[in-house]
Amino acid sequence: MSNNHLTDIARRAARVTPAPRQLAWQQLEFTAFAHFGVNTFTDREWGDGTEDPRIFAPTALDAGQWVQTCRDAGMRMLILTAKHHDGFCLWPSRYTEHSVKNSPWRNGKGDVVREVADACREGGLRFGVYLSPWDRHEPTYGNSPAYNAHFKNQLRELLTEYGDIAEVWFDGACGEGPNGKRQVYDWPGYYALVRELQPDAVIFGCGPDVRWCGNEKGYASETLWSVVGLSVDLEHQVPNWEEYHRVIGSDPNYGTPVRAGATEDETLECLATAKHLLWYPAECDTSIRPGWFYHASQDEQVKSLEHLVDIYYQSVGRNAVLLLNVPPDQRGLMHENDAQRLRELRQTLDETFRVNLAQGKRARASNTRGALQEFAPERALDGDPRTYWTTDPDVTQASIEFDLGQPATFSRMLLQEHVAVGQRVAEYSLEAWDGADWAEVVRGTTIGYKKLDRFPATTTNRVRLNILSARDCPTLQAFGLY
Ligand code: FUL
Repeated sequence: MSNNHLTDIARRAARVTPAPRQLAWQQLEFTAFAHFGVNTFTDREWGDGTEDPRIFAPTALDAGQWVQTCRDAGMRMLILTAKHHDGFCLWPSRYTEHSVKNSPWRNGKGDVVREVADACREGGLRFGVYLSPWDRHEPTYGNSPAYNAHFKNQLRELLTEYGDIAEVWFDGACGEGPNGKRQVYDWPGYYALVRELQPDAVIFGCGPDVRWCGNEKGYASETLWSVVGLSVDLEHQVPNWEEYHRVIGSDPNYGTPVRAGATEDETLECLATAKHLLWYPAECDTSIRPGWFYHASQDEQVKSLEHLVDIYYQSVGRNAVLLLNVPPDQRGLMHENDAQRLRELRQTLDETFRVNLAQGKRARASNTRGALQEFAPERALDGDPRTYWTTDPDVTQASIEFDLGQPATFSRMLLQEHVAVGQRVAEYSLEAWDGADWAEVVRGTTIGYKKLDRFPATTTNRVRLNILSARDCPTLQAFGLY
């Protein structure tokens, strides 16, 4: 393909912007998942739907403790498994007997969804729901129209009776019902209901707002564009889980099948064949333990601090949102070992990012939009997410020199584009002045909402950030050295 074509598609992709709900979601950065239900009591990962509701008997459930644990970790949202594949509902749904209302917990008068939603609201966390379409208990499952109506009734309960919902998490798993037929999910109908009742909620997974990062290890790919190309028509977007995997989820670059490690030109060539360009940011879900549900046998297998720090850098630090699962135990509490590890993680991140050595320093850019103060490079140092540096239109390569005054030692860099106007930077490098010359410290590909780089400790009084290539004029909302 000619260069003009690539420039054209690059420009188009760079101008796709997030919906307000997607931007608000991205700004949460670090979020929590709580897998809780009958599996917590049967010590399984997947229930088959035959579980007796009476086994659901947490002895000391305290949603406030969950929220405190998440807050201490710096997480900003909690997503609860309101119903997992076993079909057991953590709220007293009117549409099934398979729920907390037939459990001994709170004498059958309890509602875990309500307690967690309320605790989140009180504690300043956003609240989200996981509702598994695959339901191994519900007799109508497999009778597609009947089950779709049932599922929408349950979804409506959750979206109307528990206040603001920030994210609706749809797992795409799908099986056969008792009639031997495979359920056909009414995805467009589910999405329409979410839009109608909770227009600010993002829909994850088999949904239009947030895509899966492609693994359950918590790692996003190094090059991560929030704009993808869809090779199917939007009306038919994600018609079923297989299609979703084929189109979106089977490759770490997503969208039109771009192979992992593809060059920017190869990626653009793929985008050029797409039917639609779409802002479709990535979420990394993983568990703090080997399983999604709590198992006492895994109490000593909580991920190490080093592992969690790594996950953080490779998810939040790679333009994705991290959704870390912390499964409540049979008491109905997040376990001490998990809580302790999360505090360690927060402490490490706080220590690392406490002082931005570039904050308030002088900066000089090779190009600034209209030479205006409004777009000066210092805007990347003012700590204000509404302001940013940018270049004149058509300038896609530029550099900013930061004068640190005194020699300073750092080993981490933070970069943020102003993604409200689109994602643009395709490659960048950081150089340090060694007294005689510039020496490269680190080089990276995409930035997006947030990029964190780690490198050996470097001491200098001057650094230079080079935007080596961009899909359109680059923006920089934040720059930090730590
Ligand atoms: C998967 C489910 O099958 C797992 O049990 C878990 O809920 C995970 C987050 O999604 O598809």
